[in-house]
Amino acid sequence: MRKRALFVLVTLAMLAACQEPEPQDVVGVTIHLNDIHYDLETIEVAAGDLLVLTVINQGALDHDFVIDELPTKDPPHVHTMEEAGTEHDHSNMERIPGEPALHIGAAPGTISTATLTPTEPGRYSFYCSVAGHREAGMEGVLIVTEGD
Ligand SMILES: [Cu+2]
Repeated sequence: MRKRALFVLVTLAMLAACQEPEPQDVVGVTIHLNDIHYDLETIEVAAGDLLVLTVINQGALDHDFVIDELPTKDPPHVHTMEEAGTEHDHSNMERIPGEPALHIGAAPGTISTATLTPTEPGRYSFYCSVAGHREAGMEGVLIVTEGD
């Protein structure tokens, strides 16, 4: 429970640091990963909103959360907290050509938070890239609706 509280504090501090000068709606979504499925099949956000996506792997297997193509205002910021308390901050990572637009690694027991601002309305498939998992049903759709 204390770890959860710390995680919330870290997330809030991170959001404060990323604050934009103009007002931007923030949409928080949490998706749980199990063996072998996601607990959400659709995620909806309006173009221009800041999506704070928390990925929690409750299973015993490695999973991830991938979107191949997704136009965003800036490269997605991914922050991972592992069971041991170690943290990985993937901010300011350049997108490597051929790599997916969004890749959130999710080893068992990890909690990751991705912050991103989708810019183009559309339907974008998300899936687990571990061999066989997408075929087993680990996939869904991020729906980006028209912004204000
Ligand atoms: Cu998986």
